Amino acid sequence: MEDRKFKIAILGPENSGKSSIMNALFGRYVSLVSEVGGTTKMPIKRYWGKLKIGRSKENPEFINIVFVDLGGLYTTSDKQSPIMTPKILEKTFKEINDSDMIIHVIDGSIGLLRSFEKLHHLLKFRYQKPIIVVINKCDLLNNIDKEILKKYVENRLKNTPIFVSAKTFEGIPELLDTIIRYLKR
Ligand SMILES: Nc1nc2c(ncn2[C@@H]2O[C@H](COP(=O)(O)OP(=O)(O)O)[C@@H](O)[C@H]2O)c(=O)[nH]1
Ligand SMILES: [Mg+2]
Repeated sequence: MEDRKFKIAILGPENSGKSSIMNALFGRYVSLVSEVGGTTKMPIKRYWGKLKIGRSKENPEFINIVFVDLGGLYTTSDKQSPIMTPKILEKTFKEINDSDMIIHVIDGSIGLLRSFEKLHHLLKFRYQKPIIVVINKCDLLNNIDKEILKKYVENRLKNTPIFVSAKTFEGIPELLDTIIRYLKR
């Protein structure tokens, strides 16, 4: 039997740190990081590795994990990004549609955008996608900021966020753990 493929799409506003998180998950450079935003235009797909999920020794079951860094669908100003041409937009939606799980990245220094809140609900309810919410740049947040943002996100998305920092790698192991736990459930 051929190994199953599991595709995880990383979604979020420009500059929220999608490419940085992708690099942190791989432990090396795979996606271009930029100060100015709008760097990742076409989705960037990378094979992460094979994970054994089956319990049986005789019949081990493996899953091939692929991550996709989606370009920013919207700018941080909460408007549709002008850098996305129809072709890129089409490809981006194809990748979203094709994905088995979404990582919704929130920029911790900005907060949850309305546009992404709507997109989150659309993906959750209409497309039935499992979604992991991560709040990135937690190295910039103090405990009070974190608590306020966590409550807000939980309230709006009914989802407990994981705090991560693609800069310090804080929370990256927890993110991987959450993915693996989901796959082994
Ligand atoms: N302080 C801090 N900066 C970050 C973090 N993750 C990304 N950045 C910075 O945010 C900017 C945008 O990152 P990038 O990964 O290109 O975002 P993308 O547009 O969502 O792919 C870059 O200047 C990164 O160095 C983080 O966890 N902490
Ligand atoms: Mg990027």
